[in-house]
Amino acid sequence: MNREKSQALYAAALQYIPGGVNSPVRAFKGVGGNPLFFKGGDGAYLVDVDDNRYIDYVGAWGPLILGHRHERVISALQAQLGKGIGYGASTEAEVEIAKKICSMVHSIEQVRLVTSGTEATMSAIRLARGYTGRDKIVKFEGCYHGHVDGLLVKAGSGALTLGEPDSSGVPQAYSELTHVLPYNDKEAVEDYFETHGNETACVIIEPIAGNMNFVPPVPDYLDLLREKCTESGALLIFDEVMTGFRVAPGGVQQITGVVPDLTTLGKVIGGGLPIGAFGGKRQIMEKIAPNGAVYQAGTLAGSPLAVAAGLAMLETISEPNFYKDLHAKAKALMDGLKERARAAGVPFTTNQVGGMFGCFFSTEEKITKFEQVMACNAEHFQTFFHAMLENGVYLAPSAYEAGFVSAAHGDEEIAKTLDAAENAFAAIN
Ligand code: KE4
Repeated sequence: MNREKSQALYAAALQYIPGGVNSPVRAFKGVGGNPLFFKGGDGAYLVDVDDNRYIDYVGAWGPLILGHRHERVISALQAQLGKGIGYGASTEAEVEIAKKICSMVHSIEQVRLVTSGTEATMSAIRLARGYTGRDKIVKFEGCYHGHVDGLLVKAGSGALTLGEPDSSGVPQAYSELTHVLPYNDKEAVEDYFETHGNETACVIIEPIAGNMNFVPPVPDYLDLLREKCTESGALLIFDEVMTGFRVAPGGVQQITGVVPDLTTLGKVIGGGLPIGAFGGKRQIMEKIAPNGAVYQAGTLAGSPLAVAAGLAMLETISEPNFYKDLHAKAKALMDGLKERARAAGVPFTTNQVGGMFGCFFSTEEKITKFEQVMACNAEHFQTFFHAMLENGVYLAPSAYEAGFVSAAHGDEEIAKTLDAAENAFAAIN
């Protein structure tokens, strides 16, 4: 494929933008080569500046569960643009989307909108500390919760991709307050709470980890966290920025029945525009300014454009069978990939829930641990990534990111993807 314009733009970007990108994971550092520059998208497809078309499984890292430029999202944005872009004051739509979120995520009685997932998790941590009067927090190795100082400790996503899970620039004093446990290790949870439970403000977890590729919780793991947090008075925070409205209308908490004290959200609720949110029990949320003493604010919070797009998206995904169809498409893709990998003699396995999935170049039957993710064959992944790209399929440019099927992906896209995969698996051998 011709990529001249992308290359030229990348060279120019390097002059003015650190690393030539506005977010590290876009830089292709995890797969080699230079980042692509895109100029448009429609449905399941992305088009780059050299007019190459790709079936898109990144979906802007999760928000585009309906695919690119869904008509209902576009018309909601156009209607709002006819009225105004932003007011720095409250609007009726903010009440509507808050009600909608509370009706879909039953653990949320009140919700505050912010403008990114990072802001959502940063605010939720501060709220947990303010509510409990405690300082220690717990996160899990390989989980990523945005670039919050105290959470950039053994982080996943771009931090892991770049081999910098512990970012420089984070004061020792911050990271000392963050205790990192291995994901899916029940014994480690028991041991931690035995000694530190009563000093702990909160546990924050991706209830399905989507930033060390895709690792679901083992049975009863989330229940154990719930039990230990309840016993010790620590708050349980589910970071559902990625899984919220993605794996089920009510997120992982709807699937597992494990109810967190606070939930952080983002991506899907903005329909592709900048947004985040945190919410939970009223008695906790009341501690947030202006009623409570935990300060949190934002110029563009509740942006009418992001809320309009988000409302259109939430209405659309609430329609009957939406998730059943999404799951079926993603399952067909996973089954087809495993079949072709087996035929090519390439060690390969997958994880999948709803429209979210992970692919691993590994001999393991089931991937449940960070160590297993790290033991996957990086070379095979890189060969596969570039072969798929050459065959018109755009996967996340990192072995530590989850993939997403949207409502716009149809049988034709799945079939085309599997044909591309046949060539890509062959390229590995
Ligand atoms: P943002 O601040 O990037 O909007 O959200 C941070 C965040 C919080 N929690 C979870 C579970 C997340 O997955 C994220 C962000 N996800 C990454 C992709 N894995 C964003 C992509 C990027 O960093 O460019």
